Amino acid sequence: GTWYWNRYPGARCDIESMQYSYQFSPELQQEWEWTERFAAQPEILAYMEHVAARFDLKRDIQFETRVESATFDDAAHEWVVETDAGQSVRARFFIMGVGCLSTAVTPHFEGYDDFEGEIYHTGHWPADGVDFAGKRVGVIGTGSSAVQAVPLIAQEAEHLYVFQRTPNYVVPAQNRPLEPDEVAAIKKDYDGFRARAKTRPTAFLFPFHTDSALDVTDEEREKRYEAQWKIGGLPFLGAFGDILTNIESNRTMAAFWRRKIREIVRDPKVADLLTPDEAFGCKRLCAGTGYYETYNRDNVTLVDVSKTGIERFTPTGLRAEGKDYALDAIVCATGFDAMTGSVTRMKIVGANGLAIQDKWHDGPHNYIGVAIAGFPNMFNIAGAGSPSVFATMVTCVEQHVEWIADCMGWMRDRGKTRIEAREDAEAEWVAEVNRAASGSLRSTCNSWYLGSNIPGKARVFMPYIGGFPTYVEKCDAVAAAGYEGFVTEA
Ligand code: N01
Repeated sequence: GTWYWNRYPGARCDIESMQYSYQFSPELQQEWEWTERFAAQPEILAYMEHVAARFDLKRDIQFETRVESATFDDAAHEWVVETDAGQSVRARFFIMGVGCLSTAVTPHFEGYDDFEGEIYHTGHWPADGVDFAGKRVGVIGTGSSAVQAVPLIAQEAEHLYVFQRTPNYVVPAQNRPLEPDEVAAIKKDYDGFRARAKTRPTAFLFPFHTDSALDVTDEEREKRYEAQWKIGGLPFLGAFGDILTNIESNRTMAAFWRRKIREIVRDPKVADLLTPDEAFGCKRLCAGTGYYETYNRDNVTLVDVSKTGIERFTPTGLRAEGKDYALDAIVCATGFDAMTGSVTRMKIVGANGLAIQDKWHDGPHNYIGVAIAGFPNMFNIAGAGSPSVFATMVTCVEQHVEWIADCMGWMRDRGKTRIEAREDAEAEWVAEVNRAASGSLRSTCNSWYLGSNIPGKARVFMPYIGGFPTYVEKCDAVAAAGYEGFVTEA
């Protein structure tokens, strides 16, 4: 879904291609040839199409279908799933693979319908693309999507206005074509490479250091940061072992950033506006190519909307911070109702008539991410309560799929037809998710990890930040103990 909908200019993965790919089939990983260090959206979509064709998956997929509701029939131990096409399907198990960042949100803008130009959302980009040539374009937002789109829209548009409420740290992606030698070296022992990756908290490999940023001299620290800048990408967080746990160490990184932005961006006022206040890496890091440089262009204006914000859309553009901007097109790069939005937009009713919206009213309660007390025979893939967005998503998805498939096999072999997480096991897991979050600087600012971008959403740190290996150990122990923490019935 991600790579089908997010077709905005510059859409690209920021996990290396050789790692952002399936590992369940040795043949698949040997035969597919990635062209770049970080694959662009069309290449990843082509890969997904290849996987679907190679394993003949499309015969089991019904496209153009929206699930409206799912209700558990406790007498039959079955789910009844209803779609927008009027279908009603009965199934023993109901598995959600609806994604963490798949419900695109456009905030309520006064006068939205009055605007006479074009409006786009990065997460719902037209498949045929958009021609911005000769147009005055406004981009709202400066998260990962905007950071990738802005440099390319700037090259095309007559004038680009970027409306920024909060600046983000943008690490240089340092993307490049993959060299045949490096690909061959990985493919020679792909299994070993994958196994090493799974020992890392993020489930992908990158150069990292374990020492503290405070235990080295200023010169050594600067040298390390410069080296990381050249490597590029999210591994910036591996420059020292305590960037995400010690605020003093983190400040050294933020100071380096301030200097870098000032070096790149010619106008010091713009450079200041682009410099974040919060801890480095608190919000999801953005990886970009030529992002800061774009603000040196004559046809690009950064508009600070941090005070009174975007007041309204008008027929000819928008009004922000007391000033009118004439625009032909507006791009909302305003993000997603993350981690829970795609689940709670369905009418899911579990045992005893419990609705998911009520169950998750004050946060996404779950047991080891995959299951929810009160919702028997239902599994959630790589969502809240699991490493998901903190580890490479493809590996997380495979781990969940294998765990769930094993669980269903275990039940079938024993004639079991109902499995439900226990309330106490769920409460313990929620406590562990919170404990892990409290040790990280990532929980110290407003971000979609906490649901802060959605008005009225419970402020709860949703993903599990305890690391992929710790998490897998827990899942495996639960299974090995005969699905400890679950109640099963025949
Ligand atoms: O969304 P975001 P995204 N007025 O929520 C602003 C993944 N991803 O689509 O910060 C003005 O990060 C909002 O401002 P503020 C990745 O995990 C990965 O960019 O709330 N502005 C923010 O700047 C990422 O984190 C890749 O003050 C408003 C922006 O909109 C996640 O998806 C690429 C506003 C939303 O940023 C989401 O990224 C793309 C308003 N009323 C995405 N409302 C890669 O792999 C919101 N904003 C590289």
